Amino acid sequence: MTIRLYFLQASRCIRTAWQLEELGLEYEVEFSPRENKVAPQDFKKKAGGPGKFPTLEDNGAFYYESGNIAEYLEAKYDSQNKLLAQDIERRFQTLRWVHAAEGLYMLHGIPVIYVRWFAGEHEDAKKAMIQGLNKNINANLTQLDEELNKSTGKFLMGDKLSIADIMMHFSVQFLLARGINAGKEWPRLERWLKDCGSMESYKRAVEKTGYDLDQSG
Ligand SMILES: N[C@@H](CCC(=O)N[C@@H](CS)C(=O)NCC(=O)O)C(=O)O
Repeated sequence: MTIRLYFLQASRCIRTAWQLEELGLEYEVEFSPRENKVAPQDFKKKAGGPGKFPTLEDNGAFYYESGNIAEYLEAKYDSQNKLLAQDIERRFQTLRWVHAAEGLYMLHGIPVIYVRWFAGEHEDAKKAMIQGLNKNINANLTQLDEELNKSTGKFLMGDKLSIADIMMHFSVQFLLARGINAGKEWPRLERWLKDCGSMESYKRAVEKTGYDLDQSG
């Protein structure tokens, strides 16, 4: 049985690598740098399906969408409920962040990148769109900051790392690294980013994959 992670540089794939490390699973990495900011065609073909990353291959079957992959790995391999509680309330409080990582935080962040890339010389339109998007991003980051302040430990769900941190970490790291921060500073968020980043499992994931958010092509 082989687990293979198709890893596109500077991408959400770090979430999956980090989770695999946390769960102590053996896995192979098929790595590709970006070309002109996107995934090379031959790499997309290799990973089959929609050509989006992360792609996880396990026992010959392919899995897509980082949140779906996170839930798959929990269901199949986290028999100790290390990263996702069994208790129904806590489980769905944690899964909230798995969904929000893509469905809220990246949903509002990615359009800022597209405006920068594609809005050309239309400076007034660009400014108006980014101002509009910033309102949502400001609200999202404020909410996360508040949740972290309410937490009884240094992570989102208390004193133990969970799949909520693993999914949300990339979203927030991406927003701040790309300057999508609504012009504000977020000291609590930044402390949480540092706490996550200093975990041995995260460092192993970075070392094994060569992940570098600055290498976005
Ligand atoms: N919602 C998807 C997003 C997947 C996605 O868009 N991945 C980007 C990298 S972060 C990608 O594959 N881009 C390559 C391309 O479109 O060429 C997930 O969470 O996995």
